[in-house]
Amino acid sequence: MTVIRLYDKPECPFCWKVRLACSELGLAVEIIDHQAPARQAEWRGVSPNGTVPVLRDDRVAISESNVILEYLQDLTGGLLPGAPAERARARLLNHYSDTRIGQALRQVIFEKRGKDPAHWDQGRIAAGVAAFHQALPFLADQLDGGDYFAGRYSLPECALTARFGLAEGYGVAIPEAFPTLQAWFQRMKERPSYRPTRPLTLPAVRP
Ligand SMILES: N[C@@H](CCC(=O)N[C@@H](CS)C(=O)NCC(=O)O)C(=O)O
Repeated sequence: MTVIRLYDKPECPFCWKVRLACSELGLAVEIIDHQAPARQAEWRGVSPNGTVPVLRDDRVAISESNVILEYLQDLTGGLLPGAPAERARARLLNHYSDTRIGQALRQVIFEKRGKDPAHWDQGRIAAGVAAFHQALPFLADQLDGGDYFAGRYSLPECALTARFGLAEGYGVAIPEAFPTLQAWFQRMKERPSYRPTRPLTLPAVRP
């Protein structure tokens, strides 16, 4: 396997889900801080939209996290289930994580990140938490008490582990009304992929 480089930002949820996927697939990855002055020009050269993550190997440079995940799936076969209906469910939940869950949590994280708590807009935070809670029944239905969202570890595990991990880091817990989601997240945190990929800058993780 060729060397894989990932232009990355630790707290970016799209980056974290790619880091999780690489770890779960056993791929060695060189993580590059896209803001490091010595690497910025090279990152800009492979990121047409000016975003992270960007994965680069000796064949291709890919911006857009979901295209990266599809590429890793094509290389390894390890990120999607086999049956078409389960593959569709995995992709749908990955999209739900990027959109509905992401939009809810963004309100909380952007309000809290780097700000003195005295200056937090509590209304914005409450709206984000409420939107997060409203997005959970669909996930609980989809999990349906199973070990994984689509029959085996796949895209939604990468995507939602990163989102729930960020939520936890910024003080947003999964409510007790969703015990199967709580148990699922606990299992994800106990996997070997979690600790090495989590952002050390998260408020709840900082030493
Ligand atoms: N649709 C893109 C979204 C990526 C994205 O929004 N990345 C943010 C960080 S979370 C970014 O690169 N922002 C510019 C920056 O941080 O310099 C993907 O899935 O890769």
